[in-house]
Amino acid sequence: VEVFKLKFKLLLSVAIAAVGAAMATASEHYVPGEVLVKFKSGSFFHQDTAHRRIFARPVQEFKQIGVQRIQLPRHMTVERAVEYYKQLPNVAYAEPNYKKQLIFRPNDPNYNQQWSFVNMQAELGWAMTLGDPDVIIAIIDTGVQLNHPDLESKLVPGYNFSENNNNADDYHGHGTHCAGIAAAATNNGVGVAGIGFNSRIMPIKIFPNATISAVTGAVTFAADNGAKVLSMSYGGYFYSQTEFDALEYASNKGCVLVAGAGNDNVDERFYPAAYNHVIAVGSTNQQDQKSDFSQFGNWVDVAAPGSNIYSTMRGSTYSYSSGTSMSTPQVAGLAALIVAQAGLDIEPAEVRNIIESSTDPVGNWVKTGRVNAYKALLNVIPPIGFEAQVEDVSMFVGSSAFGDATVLHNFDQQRYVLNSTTSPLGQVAGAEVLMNLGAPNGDLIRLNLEVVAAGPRGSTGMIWLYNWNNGQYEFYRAFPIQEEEVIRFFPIDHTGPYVGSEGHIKFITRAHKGTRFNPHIPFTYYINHVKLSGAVRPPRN
Ligand SMILES: [Ca+2]
Ligand SMILES: [Ca+2]
Repeated sequence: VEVFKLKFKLLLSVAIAAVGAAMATASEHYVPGEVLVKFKSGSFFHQDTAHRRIFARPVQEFKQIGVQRIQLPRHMTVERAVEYYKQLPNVAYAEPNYKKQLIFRPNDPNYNQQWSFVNMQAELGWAMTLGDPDVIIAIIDTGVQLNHPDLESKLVPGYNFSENNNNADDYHGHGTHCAGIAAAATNNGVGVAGIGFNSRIMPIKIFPNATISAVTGAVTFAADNGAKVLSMSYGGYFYSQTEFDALEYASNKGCVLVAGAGNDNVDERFYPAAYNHVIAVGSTNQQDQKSDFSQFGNWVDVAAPGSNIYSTMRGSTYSYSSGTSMSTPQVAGLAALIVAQAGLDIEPAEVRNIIESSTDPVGNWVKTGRVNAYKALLNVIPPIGFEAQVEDVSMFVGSSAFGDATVLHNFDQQRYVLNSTTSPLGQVAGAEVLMNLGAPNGDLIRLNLEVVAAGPRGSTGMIWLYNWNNGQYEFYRAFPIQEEEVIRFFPIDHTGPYVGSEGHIKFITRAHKGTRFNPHIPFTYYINHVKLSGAVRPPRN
């Protein structure tokens, strides 16, 4: 998933808020990339045309009730597709393919030995998200048993920084136990469940030779190879500037950092937990009391279950273990669920804030309290969707043009009509279009331009985006023009230079027919509809 960012400090427009409300709540609840459509009885030809216009295709049909399941093109949202099909005269209804879900109790046979899920209200949390395989938790530890039946399917390639090779297999058992707590294969009918559910694991071995240089290699490797959460169930009493710098590097790359506070039952800072960009995790028992062994003090940020925790063990088995080592991957798994719910671009500080502000009180030995998955996920603010319409349109190249901005607001019978002119390249016609995001306050995380146009067979369409930094148009995408009007999607990467300080986006859409055709025969380029949509992550207050 590409991530685009830009700070906006403009006012929230009414239209944006309305669209946002619908988009913000739904995406977890239906299958992305498909919709269900019922056509009124009529010719198959019209159904086929309806699909072709947006490059969609039916993949299943329920003939008894006349409903088709439609696969959408890559950049079309479900909301947009529902809106598109609904406005067609021969469509009776269109709706998302909603998912049914139970309040989730996984079927792992040893699940009822895992008391931590009760205390953390994991089942209510999983009803909101089961996590995302794209969210990867690095378990920096003794390695992970790579062929453990309850872990094997969850692993991405890791590394061994203890012996400096590719074999991150576990020699000890500690890392295998931590990996299972964070994200054992869950609801697979085998062994235990992991709080991070569908999240995946990157096994990184640093023991037995866990020096600062090994740790630095591990942390930078995890950050560079797509881990979003780093789970560090190890530590020491010495502050290292190298270790601090490595963790700061990972944090700046977007990694959430979680570490155990130590098992010596003292108020003494333990590193890496005590570095300021790391979430320091103390341990609680089943009665929500401080575990006897747990470190304490106001530098311990949160607590999580760590006494008698049942999880995967080396030798393809399972066992109980205790320690802040066990508390750490609980928080790492929860962080991964939060990332799944919020989107991979969420800032580590934001994830931390959500975790720390949603705990249950367990006494003043810890700065906040024991983590609660349900309350944390309730705290996640999903991105808010928005749409923008054309503000202005004018002829950029051509012989004549008819229409104004309003004709581009809807996919309907009204079109902006451009007649081509002769150029050294052949015949060309192009319009300059100005759009205003009227953007809300927050970080822009997605932007998608949508153009519905038609022109002569054999002509090439082009999109040129205006770069507000250097004041020049830059070629963005070419696309084949068709005689039939179709919806084209242009996801805009690196939005920074293409969004002006007032929230404006300017682009040229043009059609061009080369000299291999008769260069003196003009054509007409029809633009029916132009829209910009995207999502913004609102700031928290
Ligand atoms: Ca399992
Ligand atoms: Ca129109």
